[in-house]
Amino acid sequence: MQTRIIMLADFDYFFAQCEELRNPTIKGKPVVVGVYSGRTEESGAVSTSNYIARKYGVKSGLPLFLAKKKLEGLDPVFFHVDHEYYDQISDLIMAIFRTYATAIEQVSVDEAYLDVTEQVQGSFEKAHEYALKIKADVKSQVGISFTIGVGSNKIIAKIACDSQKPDGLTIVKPEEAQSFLAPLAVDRLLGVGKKTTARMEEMGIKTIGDLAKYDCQCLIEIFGKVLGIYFHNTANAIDNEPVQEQGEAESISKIGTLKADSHDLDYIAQKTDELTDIVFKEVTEKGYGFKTVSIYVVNVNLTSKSRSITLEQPAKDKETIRRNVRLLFEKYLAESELEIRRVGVKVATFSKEEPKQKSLTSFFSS
Ligand code: TTP
Ligand code: CA
Repeated sequence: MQTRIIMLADFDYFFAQCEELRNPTIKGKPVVVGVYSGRTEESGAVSTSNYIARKYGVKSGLPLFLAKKKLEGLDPVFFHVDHEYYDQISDLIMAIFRTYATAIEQVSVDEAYLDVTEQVQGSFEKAHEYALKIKADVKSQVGISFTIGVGSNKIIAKIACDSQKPDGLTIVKPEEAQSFLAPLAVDRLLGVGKKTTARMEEMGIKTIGDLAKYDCQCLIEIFGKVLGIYFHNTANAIDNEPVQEQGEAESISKIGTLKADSHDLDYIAQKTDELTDIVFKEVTEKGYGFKTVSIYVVNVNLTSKSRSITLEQPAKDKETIRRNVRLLFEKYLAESELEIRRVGVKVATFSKEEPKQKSLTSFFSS
């Protein structure tokens, strides 16, 4: 297979940057975007903040009253989240990305992979110029800055992107990939949370390099087949996942609140099985197959996350949804210590006649 050139673009402090864009006078001040829970006027959590606010320890998930305290006297500006506006800005940028890549895969409102192998003729030198061009174009057309990571697969692009933010550009050539990953802490890999990190430390694994050298069979025995193989491959910079356009799908989702906040897979699965039944009924009524299965999580501190799996073949059966939802939760719970309050199940169905995939926000409202 020809060496691929994959970029991950991740918009800088996205919701807060959108607010700066439409309120230019606030630039230079600490900016906080919050999710207000509605219990009292002040209650809620920080969704995101600009880098000025972050210097004072104001980060995603922090209760808003603490954010106010930390920023006292610094003339901070607070906003309520406005998903509709952020989606619009995101759509504009994604449309520009499409003109620069053979395929793009939007992973969230502010992240997308671009396969630019053809456009740069497989050259990492050209990829550098190309990335700068895309950044400049988006900055002049939309006014938003973002960070790009470049590598020969999605995993390297992602870690490269995370290594230098904001407004960063990090390129990791294939021959540098192993040595780039090796010294990093294992928790930089998606799916390695606090518990897994602690478990790996007991096994003498601290860095991605340690994990890469660890016997794959032992990893399988300890973490199960799926996670064991995943850990082995990613640590060795192996990832053949394609950059997959998600544009022609329509999504069906259902979200619900747990009776009690929980971090227990079996307890959560009871609820997600109920949601799966409802989603599956709708899928069957429409008669489509589905290609992606996603979960949505609202933690007790009101932060939210979603995770997806793309299936190799479109599926039509309920068991595939259940199994993948469970797998996604298993990975998510290993990553996050927080108890969960609300959960969602989503499948993206296959239908060329249907309008393009609904935005992330539609996921929240079902
Ligand atoms: P991120 O890309 O994680 O963060 P960011 O864009 O704010 O900052 P960075 O410069 O580090 O990339 O998340 C994208 C958006 O998702 C973010 O602007 C707000 C929202 N978000 C939440 O609502 N809750 C969260 O816990 C996080 C991490 C993000
Ligand atoms: Ca971001």
